Amino acid sequence: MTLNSLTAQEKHDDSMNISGKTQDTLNWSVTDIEAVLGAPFNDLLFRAQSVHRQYHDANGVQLSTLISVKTGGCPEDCGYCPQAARYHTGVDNQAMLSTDEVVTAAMAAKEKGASRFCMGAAWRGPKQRDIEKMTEMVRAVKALGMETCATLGMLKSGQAQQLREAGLDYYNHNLDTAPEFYEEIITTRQYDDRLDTLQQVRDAGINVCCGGIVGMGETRRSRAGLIAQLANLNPYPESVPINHLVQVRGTPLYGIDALDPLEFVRTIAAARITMPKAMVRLSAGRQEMPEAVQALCFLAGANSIFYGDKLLTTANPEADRDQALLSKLGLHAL
Ligand code: SAM
Ligand code: DTB
Ligand code: SF4
Repeated sequence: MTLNSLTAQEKHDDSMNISGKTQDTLNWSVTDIEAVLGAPFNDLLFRAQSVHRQYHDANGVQLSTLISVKTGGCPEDCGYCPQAARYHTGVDNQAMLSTDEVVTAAMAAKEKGASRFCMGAAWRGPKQRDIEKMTEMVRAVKALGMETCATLGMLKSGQAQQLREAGLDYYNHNLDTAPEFYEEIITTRQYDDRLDTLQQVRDAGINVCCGGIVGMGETRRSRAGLIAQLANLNPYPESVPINHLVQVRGTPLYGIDALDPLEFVRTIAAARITMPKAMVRLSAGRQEMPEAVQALCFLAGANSIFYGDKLLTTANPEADRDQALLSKLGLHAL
């Protein structure tokens, strides 16, 4: 069904979205979402913005600051990642930071206006002693009055619960791409491993932050496949980071053909339409992204960004530059 063919129907039923589903309907088909992604651009953005306004502050943007608490030397083979030990990317390995170092960085992020602090580690998954250090960090950051998030890889039974008890608000664990494209990008773990960890996070009562990466040479159908996987999680994630691949020299994906920026905007819009209540984060890739494209992403329903001059190992716009962009667009921090 195309966007245009639904216009009359939408007038009758405000709760219908562009594929004829009610906002909270599960089981989006990949074909439905491919149709959403391929709709006329103006129709797509209008619909995404309409959904956005129905559920969110139209001009609010949530700010999350990242820190890498353990950098490089990762045993996994994710084809996009500068921290995989097997690729020679020039990233310096860094052992785990101390809780004091993390708290100092969190205080600085809070001072600059971030509401959430996200701690990332280059692990396949944490060992028990890592969880003990992480719970200490989570407690300390939470005590500053910030929301806490961690992304530590696959979790074993009981680990999510320990993080929750320490005050972890969100766990980030991305599906990254569609199931059929996954093994082109990562071979050291399976899609189902990711789904298992997401279930453990959900069962522990932690909010789920789960999204993916576009611009890895995938087809539009694979982008639809990723969005379908996310939207069909029951319930769908509270937070959906849409990353644009940051091409890092030394990784297998370095040098791949760049994605058309408007295709990135379309992916944001599809995430907004299919997951109306989620916070959709315009994530990695903003350093290379023109402001006008970022503005289109906000129009398409993105309402969160990574804020601060570094992601995990790569550059992100300086806080001052982002403040200037928000101010130029009349957006305010949530
Ligand atoms: N090691 C843990 C894991 O993979 O789950 C947590 C950290 S990992 C770096 C977090 C996420 O960062 C990945 O799932 C991926 O989506 C994203 N990411 C990593 N490298 C990226 C890149 N070059 N461009 C865009 N996103 C990237
Ligand atoms: C997410 O979806 N993107 C962030 C965060 N979650 C952990 C990471 C982006 C990493 C970009 C490459 C780097 O800086 O190493
Ligand atoms: Fe390791 Fe995570 Fe990078 Fe994959 S994305 S190589 S698991 S740090």
